[in-house]
Amino acid sequence: MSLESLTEEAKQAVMTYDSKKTVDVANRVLAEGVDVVAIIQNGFTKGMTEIGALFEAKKLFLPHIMAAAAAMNAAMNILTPELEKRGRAVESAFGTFVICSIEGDIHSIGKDIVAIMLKVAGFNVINIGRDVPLKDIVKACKDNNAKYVGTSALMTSTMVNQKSFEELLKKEGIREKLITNVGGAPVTQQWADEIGADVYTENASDAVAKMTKIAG
Ligand code: HCB
Repeated sequence: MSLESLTEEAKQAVMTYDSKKTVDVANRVLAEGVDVVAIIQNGFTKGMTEIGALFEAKKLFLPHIMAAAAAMNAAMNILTPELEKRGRAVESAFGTFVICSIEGDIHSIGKDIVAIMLKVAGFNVINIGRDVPLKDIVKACKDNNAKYVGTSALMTSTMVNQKSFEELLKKEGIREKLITNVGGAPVTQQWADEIGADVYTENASDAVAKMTKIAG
């Protein structure tokens, strides 16, 4: 089966909330050795993005989003171990990258994709979860002697915590030791500039491209 048709199947499976189908597609992706990253970005993620747009247009409701997210996660549970294997094959060349969804924000799908892709690219990624209090992010950076820290915000109400985080890093005297990366659907380059974050990344590939360039 071609990459193109598997990508379309992946997208449709998320959009029809069909966990059995997402699992089936994920298993076939591994069995057929097609590009896992392309399927995640152009298939499963595209499906999730379209569900989000339909929700915004009030054509779908929260249970639909939850069902689509569950279908996507079912596929990611199959694909993540394979990606992690690749991550292990690449010696952690670039130092430690702490990543999380910021305080107040429970959205985690996108952040988890970025985490796994950065790991595959050669960072020692420490994914500390979602809705992580700012002081705990600071602690994780200090405890792990991190060089990079990425925060994900999917809501306008939680984006502001990325600004507070920048301020807290300064207060704690560790801002200069870290490269800060911000992401999430409402986050933009303009927002990154406004709050003084070092790097804005639009998606997982962008994160890998920009962060490896900085690290290398
Ligand atoms: Co949620 N939700 N949701 N949601 N949700 C959004 C984000 C809205 C935009 C939908 C809407 O109203 N139009 C909206 C936020 C509105 C706003 O503030 N502007 C919203 C809301 C309001 C809420 C609740 C408050 C709903 C409620 O309870 N009434 C609640 C949140 C509670 C809370 O956080 N305290 C809620 C809950 C949920 C779930 C649980 C049902 C589910 C999340 C499941 C999970 O993550 N485990 C969910 C989902 C799935 C969405 C949408 C539909 C999709 C998000 C998603 O997973 N996208 C989203 C609509 C949308 O975003 N358009 C909707 C796919 C991933 C792959 O993309 O953008 O997350 P991504 O990540 C990209 C990119 O941003 C970047 O790379 C990733 C990979 O390409 N990136 C980073 C992300 N993080 C990065 C970090 C880095 O360091 C670097 C790059």
